[in-house]
Amino acid sequence: TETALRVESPPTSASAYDLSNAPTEHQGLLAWVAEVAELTQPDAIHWVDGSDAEYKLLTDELIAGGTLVRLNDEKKPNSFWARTDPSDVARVEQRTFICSIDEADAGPTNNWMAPAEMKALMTELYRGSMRGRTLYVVPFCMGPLTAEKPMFGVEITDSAYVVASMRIMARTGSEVLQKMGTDAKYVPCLHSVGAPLAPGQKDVPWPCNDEKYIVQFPEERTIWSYGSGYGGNSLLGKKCYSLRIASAMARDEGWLAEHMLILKLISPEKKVHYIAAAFPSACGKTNLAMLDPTLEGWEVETLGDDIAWMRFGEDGRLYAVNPEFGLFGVAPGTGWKTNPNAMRTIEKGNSLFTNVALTDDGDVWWEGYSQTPPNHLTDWKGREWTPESGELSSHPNSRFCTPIKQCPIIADEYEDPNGVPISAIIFGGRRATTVPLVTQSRDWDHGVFMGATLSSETTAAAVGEVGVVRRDPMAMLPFLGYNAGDYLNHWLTVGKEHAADKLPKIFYVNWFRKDEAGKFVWPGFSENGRVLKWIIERLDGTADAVETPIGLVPAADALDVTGLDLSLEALQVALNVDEEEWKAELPLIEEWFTKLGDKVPATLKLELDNLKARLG
Ligand code: GTP
Ligand code: SPV
Ligand code: MN
Repeated sequence: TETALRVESPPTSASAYDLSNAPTEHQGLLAWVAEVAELTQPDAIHWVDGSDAEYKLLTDELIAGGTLVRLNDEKKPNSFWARTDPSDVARVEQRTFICSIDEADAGPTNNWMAPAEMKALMTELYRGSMRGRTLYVVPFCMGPLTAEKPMFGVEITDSAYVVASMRIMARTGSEVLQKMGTDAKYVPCLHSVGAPLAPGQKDVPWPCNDEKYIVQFPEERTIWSYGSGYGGNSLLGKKCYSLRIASAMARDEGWLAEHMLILKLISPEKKVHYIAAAFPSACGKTNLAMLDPTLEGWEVETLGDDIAWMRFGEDGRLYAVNPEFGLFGVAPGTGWKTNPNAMRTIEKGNSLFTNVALTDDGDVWWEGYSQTPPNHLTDWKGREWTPESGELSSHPNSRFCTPIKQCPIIADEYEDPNGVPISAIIFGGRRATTVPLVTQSRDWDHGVFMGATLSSETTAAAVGEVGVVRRDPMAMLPFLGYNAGDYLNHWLTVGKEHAADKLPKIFYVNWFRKDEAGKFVWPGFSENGRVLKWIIERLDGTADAVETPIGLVPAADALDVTGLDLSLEALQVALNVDEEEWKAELPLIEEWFTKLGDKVPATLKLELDNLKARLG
């Protein structure tokens, strides 16, 4: 419609932004938008309505500016190829801050600065930072709008790419703004790429700033982000709100905001179980969430691939909701063999692809998309690429951004604001050694210990060295909105306050163990359904396990390997608990607890002592 865009005239004086045509009477929101406009000095203000017409206008603009290329409609309808500045390709953990009032509340794992100091510093960065650009106001809601208390946010951004991505990743636009009424609470999320334009200055395809700040003010439930246009740095409903801010809310209100996929598993007898799983970034959540099991009769349906908000129901069970509306999935490695359901999802179009390669016929390609690469591509840096180039065509953290409802196996319960009752929680990481394919915890506290000591090799999802083993509690290290020790204590408290028989059972998996030749010993992907089967059978009491010092592992023959093309030797390597390897792990866990400081719960120290004792 014609009224889709509400563009105001550029200001003639410092307070010249006219919001009288704004599509809301929410005075708090109007005041905030006015204040930000005066600070950042945009040329125009645009209230995002989320319509198709608006999306067309935005993407046309992005195409004209060189940020997007429209893909071939026959290959990927209504879809676009984006390339970032080569310096702006992943989350920036070193530049991410939890600005709690008290430094101790940010804890030993987060960067911290006093809120007033950070605000003073960033206010100067924001001053005039939107000159020559449009300020977009994106009303959004994390989780269903039909929730008893919808979780609103409003992102102000000067990036049309962010607006287009937010439309896929969250429920956005007029409907949300309507529902906010005149006084709904919301999380204000301020974002600027930090690249103002002088009059007449030509824009670059991917504006950003070398100086980056990704900042959460947990007490104020406020987010300020500056300098980056990419992923978790700029789509502020995702990591910043749904994990960092929401984890602080969850601590205060007795629930859990976690970096977890949610899946529905249906057995051949049509028994349903819901499972949540936390793996660090680029360690397999999207793939497990959309699993296409090889095992006869087993089916998976998807509820979420990255974030779970979990609250206890009146029946004492833990219910999970996916706050997101889209998938922001790692592209490399995604193919018809590994993740056919993701391929079916993106085939339907309506997607943004960032930092992948472009084929000559206007489709996308990345390593793992198909077995044989095309003879010619345009790579993620915009250069000619051939299989002889000897370089990756796509950045290792390149992503597809696509509506979750397009997933062919989306579960009906996805839109249920009450969520689904979780039977099992799985933790996991990427470890070439030591950690077996699957372990069951003895009880809740032991499971929390497993999560607290989760370890994984770093990946390209964050800027920095790749392949370094680090501790990543519940896969939340980069996403904790408060003190990690308090967080672990919160998990223990949740266990204490609820009936043990209603709590999910906790497991730990590792798909990434390698043999001496450096090859993954476990085939992974669709075959991971075999591990899910064992987990469900453990809940039902029908599968055998053996005690080891680290927990319960499948007894010989307990893991269903029917039809699996894997040598017994490889299977044994995958399942092996090597006590020497685990003894070598102990000082690393101790070092980690030392780093966490005096807030490490005594219960977890006791778990460590018990592990030591069992290892002899
Ligand atoms: P984020 O979106 O960053 O949070 O990542 P994620 O946890 O959703 O990881 P994702 O499922 O996208 O997988 C990351 C990478 O690991 C991809 O390249 C996958 O192909 C690969 N991967 C996923 N599952 C498996 C598995 O079972 N075995 C092996 N070897 N690789 C896997
Ligand atoms: C992750 O890094 O865990 C992601 C991608 O899911 S981002 O949204 O960029 O954080
Ligand atoms: Mn993630």
